Amino acid sequence: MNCEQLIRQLKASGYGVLADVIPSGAVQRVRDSVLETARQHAVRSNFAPQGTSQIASLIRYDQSFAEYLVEERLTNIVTALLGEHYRVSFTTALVNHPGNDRGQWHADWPYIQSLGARFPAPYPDLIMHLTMLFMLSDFTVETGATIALPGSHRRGTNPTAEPVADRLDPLPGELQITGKAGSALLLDSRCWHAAAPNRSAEDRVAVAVRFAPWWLNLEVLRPNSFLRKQMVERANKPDAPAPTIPPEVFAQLPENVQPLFHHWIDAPPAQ
Ligand SMILES: O=C(O)CCC(=O)C(=O)O
Repeated sequence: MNCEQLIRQLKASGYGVLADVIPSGAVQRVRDSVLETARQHAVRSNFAPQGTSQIASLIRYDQSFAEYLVEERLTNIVTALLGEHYRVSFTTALVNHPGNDRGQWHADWPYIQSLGARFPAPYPDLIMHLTMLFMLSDFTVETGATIALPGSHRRGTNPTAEPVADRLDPLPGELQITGKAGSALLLDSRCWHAAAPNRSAEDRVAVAVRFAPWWLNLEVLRPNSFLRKQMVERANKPDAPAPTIPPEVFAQLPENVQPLFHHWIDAPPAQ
């Protein structure tokens, strides 16, 4: 699929797969690095299904995937969808171990209706945030390729507005988004999706990177920001961990990757 076809599919269906973003000769190295980082830093997230491990703010610990964030076709697609000067909002490692549970249906931040910081439904029919998964394992039905509901990105709301118990059942029209290791799965973050059970004998490994246009306010994700205190902490609403990055780690990123992360350099706490 070329870039134009992928953009058309993403606009119509809410998702698309770009093959070979990480060259086949490099996938194993990145996968090994992410698995090693997961062994040291993975935590259980309240949002994640049983049998999975996540590392929030992965870029703090592991930069092995960074250079592929500026792959030419990926850059062209994200620029076409979000405009120039887009930024990374989150980096998260996802390790789905053999036998993991199916996940809850959801859309991603900022559309998660149970969080303090959210775009309240009904939200407009506009692409405002992208979710990208670097596949570091083959995504097949057996390994637990991400489940998605095509077209759901245009509904203006999503299952996170409903009780958790109602978010686990299969939905008519759902499918699994398959692809070879090294591919990038792109989702309009409004698209309803869920983790699938991994029925293989190996971990299914991915790195989720989310992209925001320059104009989307990410300050609420920053530890100690006024907005975070106001919207998340005082409201006592759970939220994703904040993704800041130490200056010495930032300095090691490739020069053409740094603009994607400049806003996340650790800052002194606000007074
Ligand atoms: O692991 C998967 O396939 C899905 C991950 C997911 O739902 C997410 O990161 O929002």
